[in-house]
Amino acid sequence: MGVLNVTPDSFSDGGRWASTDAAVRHALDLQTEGADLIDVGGESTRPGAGRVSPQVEQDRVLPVLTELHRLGIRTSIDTLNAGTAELAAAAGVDIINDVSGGLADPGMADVVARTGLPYIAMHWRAHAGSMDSLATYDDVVATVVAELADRVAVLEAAGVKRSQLILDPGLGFSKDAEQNWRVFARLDAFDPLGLPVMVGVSRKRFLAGVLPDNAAIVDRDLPTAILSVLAAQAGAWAVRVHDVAGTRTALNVLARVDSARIGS
Ligand code: PMM
Repeated sequence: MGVLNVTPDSFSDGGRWASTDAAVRHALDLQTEGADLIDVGGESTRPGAGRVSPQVEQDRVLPVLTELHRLGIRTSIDTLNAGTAELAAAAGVDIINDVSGGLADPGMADVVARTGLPYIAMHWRAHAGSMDSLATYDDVVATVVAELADRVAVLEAAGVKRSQLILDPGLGFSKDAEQNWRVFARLDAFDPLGLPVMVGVSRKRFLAGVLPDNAAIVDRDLPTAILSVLAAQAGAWAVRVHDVAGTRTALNVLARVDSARIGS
């Protein structure tokens, strides 16, 4: 999954794809580099980010989604807003990606149920302005699994089919660096939920810990590609990345080694 943030203020690529034309061109580049899916977002979830109105978000993403659909490119809409998800569905989006797992907007479950689209439910505790202060857990792995299991139950009770659901541990959201590494190291803990799992580590703050102090944000692309391989080995359904070219190459290496093992 290639990231396309159509925002002036996103965490690592903010402002670069703010016009519809530039955004569509970047999506085509990501597809050429090997993305199977383009995740289109119009509201930054960067730590400390403020909210934008659904209208502003929709003005940013809907023209891009419409054009990508016309070009036959598979998309997801990265939104917390049920209204945006519903309009995105009408514009031809393939997947709804909600970093709050339905907690931010009480209308989201109903939209997901009515559209029947696949729905990525991420582990989330609060909006960007306050999420860092909620990174308290006795056992972060067990708690994240349990809180996602709660979301699954609530969503199913609201009419969402189990077959629509994809889970995401929400790395970087209400988790400190150590907690992010712990959850990543135990992706197998989500297996008992019996649902596909996607993972988003791309360029996130906790990756700074494996890099020199003066490293730039793009230097996080190498650890991102390595973690993408480890996530794939752990059975992840998808990885969400900014640097599609690097991660695609890393995944191709893994696929090549896997096929050589099967062939031997
Ligand atoms: N991370 C960000 C935004 N959307 N969606 C899912 N499903 N999982 C994530 O980890 C995730 C997401 C924040 O990253 P960005 O600001 O660099 O796009």
